[in-house]
Amino acid sequence: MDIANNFKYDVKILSIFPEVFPGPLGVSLIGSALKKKIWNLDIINIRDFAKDKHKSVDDTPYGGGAGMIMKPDIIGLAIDSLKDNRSKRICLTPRGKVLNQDKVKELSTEHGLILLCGRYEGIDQRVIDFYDFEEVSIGNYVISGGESATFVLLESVLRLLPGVLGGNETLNEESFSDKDLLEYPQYTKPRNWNGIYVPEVLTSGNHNEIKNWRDKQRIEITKSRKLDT
Ligand code: 6GU
Repeated sequence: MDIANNFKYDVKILSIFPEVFPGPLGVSLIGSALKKKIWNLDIINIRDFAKDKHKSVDDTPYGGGAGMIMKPDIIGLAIDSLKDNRSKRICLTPRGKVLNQDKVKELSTEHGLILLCGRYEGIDQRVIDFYDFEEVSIGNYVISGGESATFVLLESVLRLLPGVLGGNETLNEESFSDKDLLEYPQYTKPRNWNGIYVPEVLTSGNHNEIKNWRDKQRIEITKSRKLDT
C-alpha cells in the first residue's frame, strides 16, 4: 500500500476557464505532491452544464447595472455533479473576507476544498447562500476573475499539507508563521558581488551572533513595513 494515499486532500475547481489549470500548481513541490497523490485535483468546466446552444453561463443583472452575472441554474448543476460534499466550499470574489495565514492554516486542515471562481460582475447570490459558500478575496484590489486568486489560495494552503515541503524548506521560521514577523534578508555566494559584500556577521561562523542579527533584522523590516496583520 502506498503511504501517500492515506492522506489525500481533495481539490475541486469550478471555472469557465478550465484550461488555465493546473498552471503553477503543476510545478515544483506542489506539483510533485500532486503526482505523489498527497492532494488531488479535479477541474470542472461550468460551461459543460450550459443548456442553450450558445452555452451561456451568464445573464444581465435584475435591477439593471453594468456587466453580467453568473447564472445560478448552471452553477447549481455543476455543483450537484460533485459527489463529494465533505469539502469546504469557497467562492473567490473581491467581496470576500481577505485571506490571511490563519485562514490558510485553517483551510489546510479541511478534508478538501470546492473552489468556485467568480467571473463577470459576480455570481447570483442564491448560489452562495444555498450551497453555503464562504466568500474569500486575496487582497484589496480587483482582478478580472477568481482563477488567479485560486492559484494564490491553493499555493498557500497546499504547501502546509504534511509531506509537501522538502527537507530544506522549514515552516517554523518563515514570515507570518508564529511570531508574525517577516523573514530576514538572505545572501548566497559570491561574497563580493559588484563590490557589494555580504554582511560580515553571516560569514563569521558565530551562530549566536548570526541568530541575534537575523532576529533584529526581522523586527526592523516588520516595523518598517507597518504590517496590518
Ligand atoms: Cl478572489 N477575485 C477578483 N476578481 N478580484 C479580487 C479577488 C478575487 N481578490 C482580490 N481581488
